[in-house]
Amino acid sequence: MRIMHSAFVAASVVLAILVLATPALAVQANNNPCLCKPAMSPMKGTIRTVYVATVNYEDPDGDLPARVEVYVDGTAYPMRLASGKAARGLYRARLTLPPGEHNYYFYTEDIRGGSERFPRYGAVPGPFVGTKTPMNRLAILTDGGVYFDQGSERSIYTYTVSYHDRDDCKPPRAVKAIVDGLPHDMTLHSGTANNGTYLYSTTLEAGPHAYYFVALDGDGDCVTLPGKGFLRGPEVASVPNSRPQLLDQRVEPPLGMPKSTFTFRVNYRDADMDAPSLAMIYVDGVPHKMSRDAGPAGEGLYTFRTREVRGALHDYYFYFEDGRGGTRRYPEVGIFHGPIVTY
Ligand SMILES: [Ca+2]
Ligand SMILES: [Ca+2]
Ligand SMILES: [Ca+2]
Repeated sequence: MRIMHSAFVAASVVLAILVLATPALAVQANNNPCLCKPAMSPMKGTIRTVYVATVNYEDPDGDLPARVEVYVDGTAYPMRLASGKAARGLYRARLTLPPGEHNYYFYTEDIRGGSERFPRYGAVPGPFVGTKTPMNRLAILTDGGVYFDQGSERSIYTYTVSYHDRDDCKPPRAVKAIVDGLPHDMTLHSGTANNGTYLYSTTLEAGPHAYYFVALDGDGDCVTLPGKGFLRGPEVASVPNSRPQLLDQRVEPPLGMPKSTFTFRVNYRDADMDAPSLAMIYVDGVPHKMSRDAGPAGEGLYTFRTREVRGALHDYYFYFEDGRGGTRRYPEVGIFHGPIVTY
């Protein structure tokens, strides 16, 4: 009886230890390992380049890794301990890769099944592998267009395109709008040279137009938008031209001596603000160019000075053109008289 009692006590103690110990075991859950300082170097190269993937494995529980791997394009490459200890060390894989754009991520598991991935979602772009020379990724042109789609000869048309070079080391050699066959340099409007919006503004002649965009990236490789062909636009309406006006003419002084300086003046007014393509005065039938003395070209005072007026009686008239087919003789018919030279 006494022995049986002792056995019962011993069994109870064992049971009590088990009951007490069970929560302690539950607290000791497995922590996932960490992947620190993930790196791939170099990110650009050729098929002869050795690409080195490195990552630090650290397990908070001190667990050994069951696997440390780098996945390139979805294929696993085992990584080996390069320095430190197995449960807290630097792992490395040396890779050679076929030409093209690759992507990679790291994956690890500890021996108790805890896992980690870097990045946790998706993959890092790279390395970029060229055949003989380091791979240059072509720039990307998007959002090409012209504002406005319609307008007149007076409107300013702005061509815009977004340029992006993912290599982002060297700025583009050129970003151009080809308008009706003529290339025009575009200027950076917003963003950075390698990831920005470029503009070119101009006026256009009446009629239909067409355009496309060309960019040379920092390595000199060419891309176009669209990839083939061209874009139509804008449709530019012509604006009727107004003839220029001439008014307020005079010659000073109206009376003079031989060798006096005479100044002929006239005001030019063009409703379209066209500058004169021709500004002439005919003195005694001899043509002379007039020059602008005041005001803007499309609405200014034009003069001609001379000391070479021989004889007593003289005459003159003006003839201007606005460069768009508008002409003006002043007076419309006949001549102005003057100046009178007295001896
Ligand atoms: Ca662990
Ligand atoms: Ca590039
Ligand atoms: Ca005009």
